[in-house]
Amino acid sequence: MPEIPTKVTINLDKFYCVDPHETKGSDGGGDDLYIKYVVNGGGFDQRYPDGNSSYDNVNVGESWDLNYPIEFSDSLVVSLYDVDSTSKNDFLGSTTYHPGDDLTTPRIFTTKYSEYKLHAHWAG
Ligand SMILES: [Ca+2]
Ligand SMILES: [Ca+2]
Repeated sequence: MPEIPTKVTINLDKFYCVDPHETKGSDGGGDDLYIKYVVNGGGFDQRYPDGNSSYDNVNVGESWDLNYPIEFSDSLVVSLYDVDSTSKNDFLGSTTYHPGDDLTTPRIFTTKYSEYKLHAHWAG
């Protein structure tokens, strides 16, 4: 018999900024963050915060405390972006979660210029 998928809820706690993608600029640097995520391999991205908003100006040693729960049953892909007003938004990395994953260590998101750590825990 096929396994009946069980729904799980992950709580995305925070992105800790080890190294921002933007280290200088008119606003003093720091990234303007949002995530896109795909639940169970579905064909479309969801965005948080939604619309065109972002969590602004995260710099070295600072965190985006998003505290955002997401329910899924098979897989969850989370991608991090930095908003840029004068060029294409920067992709800062992604990770994939599956039910039962060990979440004791944060997931690392890196590019050539940046590093973030995503802390999360299983809710419920
Ligand atoms: Ca940028
Ligand atoms: Ca930016």
